[in-house]
Amino acid sequence: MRIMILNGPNLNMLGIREPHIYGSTTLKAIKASCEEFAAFTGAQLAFHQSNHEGELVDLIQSARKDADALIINPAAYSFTSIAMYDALKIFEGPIFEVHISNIHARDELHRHSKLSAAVKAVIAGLGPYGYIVAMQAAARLVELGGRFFQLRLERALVAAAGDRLQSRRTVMFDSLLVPNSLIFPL
Ligand code: CA2
Repeated sequence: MRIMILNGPNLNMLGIREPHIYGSTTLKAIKASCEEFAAFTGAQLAFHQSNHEGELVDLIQSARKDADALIINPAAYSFTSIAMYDALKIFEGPIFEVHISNIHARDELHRHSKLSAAVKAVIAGLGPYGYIVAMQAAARLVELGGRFFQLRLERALVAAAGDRLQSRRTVMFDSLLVPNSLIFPL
């Protein structure tokens, strides 16, 4: 499965400015976590950030042939970009809109995403973990129908436990491991 993750304007400043709103995790660290999760699940990952609307539109268009699922944090373009909305409507696979902060609890300017009407699901307020949640949902939706993906995750966890690593990675993936019987169809 091929996942494309797109990040909009100013997200390259994550962890550097305004940590009280967006936390102290850098985009580089988020990318590393997403790559690690992709490797565990056998997904191919393309991870991009751009400050330019046209470039993001080009990337969304390229996802038509290059990706099976799209995860996008459009940042400020969430609230303004009809061009990105139109491009998202053309993509045929599932799209997940991720926001690090809970945009619904923000000021009027940051509350109403124009892009949400073009996506399968919106994940907001989980911090950088929202990207991992979106990747998990993308994997289940696109390829694996739940069961196979679950097995892969279990194997990954066993490997991590075998290493006796109490790493952030283990903790993060632990919370994704639920019995198959508790997984609802998406
Ligand atoms: O919570 C999110 O992920 C947002 O998409 C982030 C956007 C904001 O406009 C949305 O309402 C919610 C802003 C990204 C700007 O990132 C910065 C990071 C550090 C310093 C300044 C801006």
